Amino acid sequence: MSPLHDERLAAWLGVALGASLGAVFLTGLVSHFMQNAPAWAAWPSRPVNLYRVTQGVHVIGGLAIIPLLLAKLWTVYPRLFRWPPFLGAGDAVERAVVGLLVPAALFQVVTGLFNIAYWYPFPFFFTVAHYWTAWILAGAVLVHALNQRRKVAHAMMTKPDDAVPRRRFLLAVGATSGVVVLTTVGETLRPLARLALLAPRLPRTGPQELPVNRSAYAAGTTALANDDGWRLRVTGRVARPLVLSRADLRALPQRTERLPIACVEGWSASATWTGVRVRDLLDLAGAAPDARVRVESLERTGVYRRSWLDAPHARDPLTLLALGVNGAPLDADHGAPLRLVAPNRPGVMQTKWVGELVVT
Ligand SMILES: Nc1nc2c(c(=O)[nH]1)N[C@H]1C(S)=C(S)[C@@H](COP(=O)(O)O)O[C@H]1N2
Ligand SMILES: [Mo]
Repeated sequence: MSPLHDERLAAWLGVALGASLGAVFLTGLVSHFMQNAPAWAAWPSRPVNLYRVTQGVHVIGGLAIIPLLLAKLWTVYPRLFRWPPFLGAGDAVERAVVGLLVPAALFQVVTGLFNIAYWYPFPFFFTVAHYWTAWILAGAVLVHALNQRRKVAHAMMTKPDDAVPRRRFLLAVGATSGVVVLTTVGETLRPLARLALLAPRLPRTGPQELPVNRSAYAAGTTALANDDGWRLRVTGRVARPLVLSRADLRALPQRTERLPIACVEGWSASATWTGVRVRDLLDLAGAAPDARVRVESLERTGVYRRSWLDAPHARDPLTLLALGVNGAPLDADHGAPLRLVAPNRPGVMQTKWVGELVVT
């Protein structure tokens, strides 16, 4: 039998896995709550780059877990097929928990990978399945860790007779995770972009040096960029509904801010946006200071055709409806004639091709 099917190795890998799964679980929860904020808790709009960091940890951390997970499975797999399958009731529970944990962890890794590769071969909606499986996995990991805590402490304390093969194996696993991080983190850390061989998106590709997830062609909004009939409407619970043309928007105070697009898929890129503060428009329309705003795109279909601005984001002076980026008018693919860009916010909520703000 290989010296790698060993309790000490399983313990060390288990601790590393537990810690990294914890980090990925918490950052995943952050992303979930940013996108599905409960009525009683709006997410803050600062620090500007917070979501960029949490989602980078989530996606790149998730990728770095893969070598750990495979190594752990390799170390313990003879035990998975042990006979008899369990000894006594407590052991049966532990085996059931492991039976849940292993497929749940593999499911999270595989669906996450498919998602960042923009490949949706599964019959369910990615975010819903990934979110609920995360809770199952977190519960199973917690119970497993509690069940194993004595064994792990003992295994980590005892000195093995020959530690060399195990130490080499751990080093190789750690190095593999390190290589995964180094070859992907450039999708969000621009100085490392040249190393990002495994990253699905790079920060400087696409029109106006900014990546595109959904193009104007795919969204059916190409014609809007040159449509003189386009207007921005501000409607809902306002004292003065507004209908504004491009010229009307340009006549309002213009702001230029450097803000990132931080996609849920882990890539992010900063750009210099120019446009009108959402706050100024809300004041002009006479909206309440604590108003929530629904941002409606002119895209007809698509899951991300609308988003919500909670009060912190709606009132933040950095939250813009941008007409231009990096010194030029917006490209159709970046949401021309008008797109939302706000600090500390998932990319899916930076709505492009905006036609209406509905104040609620
Ligand atoms: N209307 C609309 N807006 C949208 C999307 C969309 O599909 N439809 N995609 C979002 C996603 S997932 C991201 S990451 C950002 C990307 O902005 P960019 O294409 O300008 O980089 O736009 C967001 N805005
Ligand atoms: Mo995105």
